[in-house]
Amino acid sequence: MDYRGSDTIAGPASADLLPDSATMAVKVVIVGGFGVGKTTLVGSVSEIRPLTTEETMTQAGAGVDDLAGIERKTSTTVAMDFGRISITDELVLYVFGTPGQERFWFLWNGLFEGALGAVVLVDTRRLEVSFDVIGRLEDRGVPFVVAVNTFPESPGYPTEELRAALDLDPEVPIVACDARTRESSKDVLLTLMRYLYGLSARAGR
Ligand SMILES: Nc1nc2c(ncn2[C@@H]2O[C@H](COP(=O)(O)OP(=O)(O)O)[C@@H](O)[C@H]2O)c(=O)[nH]1
Ligand SMILES: [Mg+2]
Repeated sequence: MDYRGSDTIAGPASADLLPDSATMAVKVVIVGGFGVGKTTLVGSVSEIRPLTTEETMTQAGAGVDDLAGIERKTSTTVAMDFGRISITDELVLYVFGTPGQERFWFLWNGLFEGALGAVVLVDTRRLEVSFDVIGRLEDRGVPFVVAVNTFPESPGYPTEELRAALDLDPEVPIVACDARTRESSKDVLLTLMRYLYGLSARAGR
């Protein structure tokens, strides 16, 4: 056999390579409670094979993670999801997903470093996880939008009711999404980008 050493090691697929035209990379974080669809969203939107670290739920989660309504879920993300999406030829988003439960907060310090903004993914069956997440983002001064992932059994609330329940500032965008759909997930990220753009335009005035 003609063994040619490292020449035979496959490089990244060409789709994984960043186009030469990309001049701006922005880091955003998807955060939310257990089972709200973070891994699904990063997976549906990413143009590279998403990196996901999952581990079968351990005793550490027993009694801590509220499983109401999501009994079928048997694994939970312990570290993070990672994906990439090109918004335009020049602008690339690096998308990180991370759990919102308190026992994962140690991950937040590194993950939020350099992040321009965040998406809080919400399941209306379990809004209480989002309270902590939103409070922490506000403490850190990280701008965020709220995306409501639509599960069939989740109660639907009018946007303003949700805004009141989550105690959100009037300008914080709230959008509905289906994290399984690329277009919908991309819309969420575009909403965040537009919001960040608006904030920076206002700050620059
Ligand atoms: N019906 C519906 N199911 C979803 C949606 N997003 C995620 N799921 C399902 O909900 C479960 C939890 O999603 P996952 O992405 O693992 O949640 P994570 O813990 O936030 O990463 C999975 O079984 C998904 O297939 C959605 O928009 N609609
Ligand atoms: Mg996950």
